[in-house]
Amino acid sequence: MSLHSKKFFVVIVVCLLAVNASAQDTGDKTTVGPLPNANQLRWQDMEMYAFIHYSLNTYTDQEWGFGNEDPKLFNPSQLDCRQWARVCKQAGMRGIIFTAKHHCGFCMWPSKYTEYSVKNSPWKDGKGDVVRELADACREEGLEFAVYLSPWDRNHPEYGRPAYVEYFRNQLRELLTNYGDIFEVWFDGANGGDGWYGGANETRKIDRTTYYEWPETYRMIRQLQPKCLIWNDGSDRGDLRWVGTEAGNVGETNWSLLYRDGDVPYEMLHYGVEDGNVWCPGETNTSIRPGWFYHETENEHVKSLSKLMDTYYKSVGRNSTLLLNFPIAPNGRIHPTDSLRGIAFKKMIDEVFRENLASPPTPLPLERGAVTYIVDIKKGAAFNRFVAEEDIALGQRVKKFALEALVDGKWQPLRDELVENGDGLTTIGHRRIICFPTVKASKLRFTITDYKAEPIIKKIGVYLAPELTADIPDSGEKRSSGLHYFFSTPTQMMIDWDTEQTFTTFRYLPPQGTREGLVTHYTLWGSTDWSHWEKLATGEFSNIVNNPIWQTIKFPAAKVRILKFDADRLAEGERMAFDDVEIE
Ligand code: FUL
Repeated sequence: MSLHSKKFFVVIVVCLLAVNASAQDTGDKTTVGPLPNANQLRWQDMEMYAFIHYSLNTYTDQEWGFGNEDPKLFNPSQLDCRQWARVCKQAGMRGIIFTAKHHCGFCMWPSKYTEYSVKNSPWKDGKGDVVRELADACREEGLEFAVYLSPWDRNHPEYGRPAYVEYFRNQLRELLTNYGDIFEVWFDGANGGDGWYGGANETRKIDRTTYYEWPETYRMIRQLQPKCLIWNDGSDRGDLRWVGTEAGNVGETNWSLLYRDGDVPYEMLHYGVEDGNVWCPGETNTSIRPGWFYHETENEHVKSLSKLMDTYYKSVGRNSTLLLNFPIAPNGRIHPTDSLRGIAFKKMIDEVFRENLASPPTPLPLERGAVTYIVDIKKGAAFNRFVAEEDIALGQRVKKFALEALVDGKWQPLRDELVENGDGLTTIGHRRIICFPTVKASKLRFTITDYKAEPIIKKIGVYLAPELTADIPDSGEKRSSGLHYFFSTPTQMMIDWDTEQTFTTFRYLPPQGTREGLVTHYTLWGSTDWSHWEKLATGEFSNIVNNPIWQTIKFPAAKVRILKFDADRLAEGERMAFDDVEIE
């Protein structure tokens, strides 16, 4: 045996001893800590689900109603829960949590315990029930359904007194018994303050730890819906926790554990606690727009595709789920900009994780107890994303790891480029996604350097995310024609009329004075329902580069609601540009 191979032998033996010692820790609860229950495991696998904020606020342009807004304001012309469910599904959401009652107290279902609900609105002559329509639509689309019921109620005269707690519980019982399976109940943390309170118009303070008698309410939930998860902000520990911010990110170190008792300050919400004594994973909630409710002034501020991807990496990619809000517009539908952006988001996620470049893809299940994995990368492949998953049914075990790429025979360390300090390579949990600048290497080395107990890695993946140099262009209105247009990808423009129209002509005025974004080849599609698309025309704009004048596309008369204009080729650049469009 050469000196070199002796050294190697010693290293192997030391590694085996280390693995063997740690293997004895498997299943040792004192080391691993608490484990998730079946509901929490199922929930974590949902990964992304939608929030829907819709109430009287939608008609008063507010984020929080005072409690005295007139129910007559609720009269949407095209309320369509199926559209919400379809959009959410296409955006990759696995369920919907609906604001059945926000802080203003207005109920989106005809609760028998109050007059302040849809039953006193002109919508469907007071016979409608938004919760029912949405629950049905979710089931039709194969989505799970859940409710947000605000504990704070600025309308109710008894808020702050015991009678209100009974009222709140009665409402919850209605929601949990009349609408099928509910996967989660969301009890917002905003509690007490000024409000209308039946005309008292005053400030009411409550002790949020005792006032709602949560243990009693929890008992009722467990009895009525044993599979339902409880989200509660602070106070009695629910099954899930807030992550301390609505900006759409959780700490890169994200333990799914908390302490059973005591206050939960920001640090604990955001990072969890390593030695917690209760499994309480983080749910990252954020809105696709700045506000939770719809405001026309925010139509130009729908999150860009790169912002949504960043949110994904900082939530799903950090051992959390993503609860992404889609507000409903006053007409009763998700605004086209939001829906297209949501769908583009899902397409981009699929694109990033299309091909695992590990060669051959790491076998499943991976070796138990291994602490170092050398992953061969497909020949010549470049990559910039690393994914690892622990088998969290057996706990969250990994505390720290290292990543290195073998470039020109040398191991080079990789770090998480989404963190500011350190390398960011800490906890894993359900899924950890690490983003780093594109590297071309023949191998990747993943070493678990610190762990609570024998690491049990379920999956390893290596991917190449396309550069997002071309984000989706802004949407808006063309002043000359008054048309509302939206982009679903950098090269795909959508124009949506709310009703069907008959057209025969599409005209495109290219950008003047630049070749950047100028469309040379196109396909034009029409649809009446967002699902079925008819090709209306395809071709090239001859000589458009040298002579960028109005271009006219003629097609046989078509009855459509939505037109999709695809730039199949651009003269330069990656984002479609235009000075004007017209449709006749
Ligand atoms: C907050 C509420 O006050 C907002 O209105 C919104 O519902 C958000 C999800 O939670 O705390």
